[in-house]
Amino acid sequence: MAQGEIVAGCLAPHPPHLVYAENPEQNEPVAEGGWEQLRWGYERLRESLKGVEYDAIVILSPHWQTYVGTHFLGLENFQSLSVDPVFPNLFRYHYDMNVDVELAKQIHDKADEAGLPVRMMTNPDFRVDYGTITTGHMFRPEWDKPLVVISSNRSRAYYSVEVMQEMMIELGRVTREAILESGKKVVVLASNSLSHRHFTTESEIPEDMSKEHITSHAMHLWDMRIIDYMKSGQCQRIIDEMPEFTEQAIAETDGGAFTWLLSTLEIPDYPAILHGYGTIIGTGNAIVEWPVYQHKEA
Ligand code: 2X7
Ligand code: FE2
Repeated sequence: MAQGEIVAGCLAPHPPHLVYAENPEQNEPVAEGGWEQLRWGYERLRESLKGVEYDAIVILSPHWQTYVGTHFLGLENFQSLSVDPVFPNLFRYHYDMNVDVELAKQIHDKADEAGLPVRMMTNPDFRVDYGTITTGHMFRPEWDKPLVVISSNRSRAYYSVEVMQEMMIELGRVTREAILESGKKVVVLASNSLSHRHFTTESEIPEDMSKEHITSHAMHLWDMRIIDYMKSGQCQRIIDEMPEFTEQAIAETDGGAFTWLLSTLEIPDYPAILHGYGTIIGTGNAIVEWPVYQHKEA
């Protein structure tokens, strides 16, 4: 069997506003557009990966929060209605997603061997979180590739960013190992915003773009600093500054997805492609691709 590979890694944020603004048939609320800078960014990402072949998509979502260990979706198919608890007016999405259970189990088993607490989620009535669904939809609206969905262990909440990073670096390492051993070609996605301070009220028309901006200059400066590191291939600096970034920018990196992604990619030292940046209800969001397929180890 040929060795598997990670063909690309992406930062692929999940504010439900993006799905709302796209008006897909699966979502009940109807919008007059909005957040185009980010939606065009997702278009560019999809275009960039058009000619790249892969078998499965692996997503880590901060909104599937499991405080005891890391969990993996463990049934072939999940279908239900997903409603965003904070924005039920924007996101009521009827999903039908297929899971690559074999690959999920391979990553699970490797993580288990490495001493990480893990569990397969096999409850057929389990509701998949809106972070996974939004990233899944915006990355590949056809839903024609199986997913591996990994929960966020939230170790930042009961320890610290440093402990969270140690665990996510290990989870990233075993995720990579399992993918290489699986023989499959895979895209890995970290589903998270950068700075994450929200406005506390919503404008009368949620998609009124005259009301959309970053919550503060400090948040903007942090987002630009992290984007600069991604574009210039300095991902080790992101790991090093993650504690300050996560705390000062209230960043959604607290869920571990970004650290895990960088670890699956062996902390890239080559430039990432920035496909888009924009704010959503004041939070900072970047759509970024690490084109591993262009940087193959001989
Ligand atoms: O989950 C989110 C998010 N990360 C950012 C902005 C708005 C809503 O939901
Ligand atoms: Fe979020």
